[in-house]
Amino acid sequence: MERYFQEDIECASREKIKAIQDERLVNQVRHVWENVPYYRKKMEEKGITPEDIKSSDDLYKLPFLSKADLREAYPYGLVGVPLKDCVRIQSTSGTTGKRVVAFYTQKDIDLWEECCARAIMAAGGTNEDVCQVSYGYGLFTGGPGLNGGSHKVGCLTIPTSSGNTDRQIMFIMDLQATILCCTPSYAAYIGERMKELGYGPDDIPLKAGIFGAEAWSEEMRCDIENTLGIKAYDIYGLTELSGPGVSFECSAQAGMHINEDHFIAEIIDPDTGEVLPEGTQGELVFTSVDKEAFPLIRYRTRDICTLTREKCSCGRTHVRMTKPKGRTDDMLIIRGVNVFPSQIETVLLNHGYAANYQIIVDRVNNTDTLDVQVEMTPEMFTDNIGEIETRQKELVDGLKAMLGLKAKVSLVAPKSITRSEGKAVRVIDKRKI
Ligand code: DLL
Repeated sequence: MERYFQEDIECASREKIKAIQDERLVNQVRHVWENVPYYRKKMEEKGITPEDIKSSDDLYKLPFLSKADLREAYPYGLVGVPLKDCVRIQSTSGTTGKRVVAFYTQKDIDLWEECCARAIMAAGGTNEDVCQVSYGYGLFTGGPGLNGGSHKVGCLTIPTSSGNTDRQIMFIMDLQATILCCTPSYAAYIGERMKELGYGPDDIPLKAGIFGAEAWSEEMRCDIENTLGIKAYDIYGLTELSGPGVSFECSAQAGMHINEDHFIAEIIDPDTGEVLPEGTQGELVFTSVDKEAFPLIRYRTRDICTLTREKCSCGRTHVRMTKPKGRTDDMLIIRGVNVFPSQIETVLLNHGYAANYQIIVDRVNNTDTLDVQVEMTPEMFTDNIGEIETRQKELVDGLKAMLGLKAKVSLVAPKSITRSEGKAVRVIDKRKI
């Protein structure tokens, strides 16, 4: 039996959804015009006023927002309400420069948590479930979002956060957790550790997992489902728009339903900005329609996917997006952490190396690996193993401090990394996604 958190809206007719979007978009644009000078200026530059936006059909007239805008307006430039009305911030996992900081009023948090509650119920959750939230808590949106959603459904919530894997397994078994929320790579690791401890799927009560924040393949889904003896559901979201729950999978596991009463999705050609027809692959763009603190109009996610409004067997009517195929930019997501090659470069150069390096990302036993190969400069070149190991460790520590992530570092001889005549290929991503 399909379960819904808010059936009237999740299964509303397309006409009703459009009517809601039309009305809310008009108000959202006015809100932004009146309260976010940064975006108002963009509208003025395009010669657009709120009067030009009469329904969602006029969305295409509005200027885009990008991550560069968020950086430029950092930290308060896109906030749409007085700070006294904001109750929380969340932030992306990037650790340098101007990270994305999103703001929330209490109403924003309530709506976000409702989106997560929809995802939990779509995965079969009810108030009889015990939901273990093993996403990170803190600035990352994964833990707080699913925690709030779990409360709204009425599940007994176990806020373990990520890490301490043996304890995760102990809680799953002792407290009889039925739903697990974490990144897919962590779910795979929990499964692997369980096996090592001699437990199989029949030893744990889990029935469903809600996994997202990073790309994962159908093969990985299959592995996780078998190892943990569960049904594994995908969930998508981004800090800028609230966090997890922008879209989520239902029992059909055939794309993620976008919460269209809160977000209007478009697919554009990333090069021209032209809106593409349904079913065409392109960059996903979102417009929030009822956010107070951090309203975003036509925000370019840089995630590549397609949309479909074909009927779904679950009864939900909201548009579905495919799993993001990749990103238009060079940001890598490693074990759920956002990593920019430029951050790695900064560490290397700060330690006296030249920009002759290669980043090799792979997935071994369902866990992402990050291998940084960097050339010693001729001045530092040595074959003294002890010295090389000391230097490698310095870089491992430097990368850990910059990225919050353990990388493997291999120092290689000068001139051993192929030079490029055009754009350098610095990243080799061997993950099959
Ligand atoms: O990852 C929010 C989240 C938390 C989603 C927990 C799901 C579960 P950010 O750290 O801002 O927010 O990263 C957002 O992660 O633009 C995608 O590129 C990627 N991403 C998120 N979910 C998925 C997914 C959270 N299910 C960026 N599949 C997004 C593939 C995903 N990529």
